[in-house]
Amino acid sequence: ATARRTPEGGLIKVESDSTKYEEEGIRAKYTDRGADVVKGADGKFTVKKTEKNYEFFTKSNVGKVGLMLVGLGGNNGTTVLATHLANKHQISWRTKDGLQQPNYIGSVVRASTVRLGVDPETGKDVFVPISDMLPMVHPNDFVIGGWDISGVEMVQAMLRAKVLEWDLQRQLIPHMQGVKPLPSIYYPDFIAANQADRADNLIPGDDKQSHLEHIRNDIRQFKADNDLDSVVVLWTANTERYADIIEGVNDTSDNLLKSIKESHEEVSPSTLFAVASILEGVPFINGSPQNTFVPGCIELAEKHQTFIGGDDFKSGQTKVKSVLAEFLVNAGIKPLSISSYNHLGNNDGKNLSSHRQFRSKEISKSSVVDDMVAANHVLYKTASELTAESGEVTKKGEHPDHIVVIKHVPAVGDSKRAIDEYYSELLMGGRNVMNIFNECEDSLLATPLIFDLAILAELLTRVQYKSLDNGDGEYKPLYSILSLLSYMLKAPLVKPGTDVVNSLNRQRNALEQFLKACLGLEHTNDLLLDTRIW
Ligand code: NAI
Ligand code: DG6
Repeated sequence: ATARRTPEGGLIKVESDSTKYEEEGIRAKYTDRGADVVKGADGKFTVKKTEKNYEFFTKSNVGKVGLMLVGLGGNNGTTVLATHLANKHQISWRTKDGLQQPNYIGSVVRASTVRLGVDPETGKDVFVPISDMLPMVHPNDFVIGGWDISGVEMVQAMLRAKVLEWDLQRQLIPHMQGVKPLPSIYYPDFIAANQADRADNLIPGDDKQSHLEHIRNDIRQFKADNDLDSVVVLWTANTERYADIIEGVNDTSDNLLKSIKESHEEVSPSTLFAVASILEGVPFINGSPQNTFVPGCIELAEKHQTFIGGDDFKSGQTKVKSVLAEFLVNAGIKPLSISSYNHLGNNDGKNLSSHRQFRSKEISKSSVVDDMVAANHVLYKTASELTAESGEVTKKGEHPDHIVVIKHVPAVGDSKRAIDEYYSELLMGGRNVMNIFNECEDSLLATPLIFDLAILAELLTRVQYKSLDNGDGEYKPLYSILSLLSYMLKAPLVKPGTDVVNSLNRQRNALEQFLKACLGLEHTNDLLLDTRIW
């Protein structure tokens, strides 16, 4: 069954002069309201209201969408395929608690709602699932494929992952039988040495240009074989070490393409996959923390006006941190230190037990509270305030201490344990310690994020906009870096020169607001004025 929705057949119909439903899609006018704030020499702020007017056009035909995973044979990859098949074929299974039905719990798109407005008769809020806001691909309708350096067939890979209940795995076997990941690229220096024994499904040779062409051909072939309208490529393979950014090597798109031709050692497998996707005009999402998107890769995506998003799925500990740290700081409480410990026993944990791969993860897990701290200079003094206070030049503002520890404990398998201590300053020098212990199957958190990332990335390729203020009248695609995917990502990649937003609430608001803007709707705010006046 297809859940494809045409604008006419969709759940929501906006009745307004600014929203038009056409044969090809939805055309909607939207006014982006903001404020310009200038701080004068006297320390006072002057605020000027701003308005920018846009028109969005969202193509309504979703078509047939392919999802190609790099790392298909891993814990996330096998769980994505298994979840898709279980839902598509409505496979239920027995657990000690009874009969379990398949679902997409944990997917913001499929399992969460937005407040659309108020029912005028009852005065009650009306909520709709995000998936009903605009025409989006249903995860049951994806055609799933991909690559892995491990040639183990998907049935064996699912058994190896030990994520899902046996009674489900047993029923999935006939649906997965014979499916094997495509051979992939393996440059041993980029992932942990302890992964070498998995690498038995490799594209031959060590010429990076021919590897690039091979991957491009795989994407084209997958599209043709499955009669697809579009494809999304997503990296859920091992965490790589950071690539060095070297002038003349990966700093510009031309240099990066030249370095691939010359098989330069600093071009990583993930960057090659990103470049292949960009050149094929398909979105590429990086679910791991390494710097796949070296400057040359970002420039290449901009040149080709194709879409990229990253980095690193934000599944559990970091998601909670981005909520809790914001709560504390917005409550006027001052976190002094955040100490995060993880242990897990799956192959991801094994790879991360190697220092350079751990370092990539440490970086992405560490940046998550920076913007909340920077937003509150009442609690955290800025560098210039510290300089003025001490008389010594201080380059960094105040910041809580923040440590991240990850250990590999094979016995616990995919069931990751995350322990966090928040140590904060209270009124009059008081102290508060909060501890969180979080335990769950890592891949069951990451899998719905993978669906969300692919669904939203595909949707965003169908949205175009034009400014109504400068009169050029030309529709354009969105900017190449899909920062609207930030909710699902630990270290969001954003347009160079713009601020990263880590606050989970702000990230979700941005997404919700954008989907509403495509329908010509204002964001429903929490002013609820009717409830506060006579
Ligand atoms: P995994 O180790 O089970 O799976 C990774 C797969 O990638 C393996 O099958 C491996 O053989 C394959 N692989 C390695 N290099 C490859 C290459 N060049 N081309 C194709 N395949 C390659 O790991 P898991 O648990 O599935 O996680 C995948 C990635 O997602 C990791 O980088 C992890 O850090 C990241 N991640 C996972 C989260 C989670 O909650 N599970 C959350 C955040 C990020
Ligand atoms: C240990 O931290 C393994 C990692 O791959 C994490 O499980 C993953 O990055 C998820 O992290 P978080 O902080 O979003 O739960």
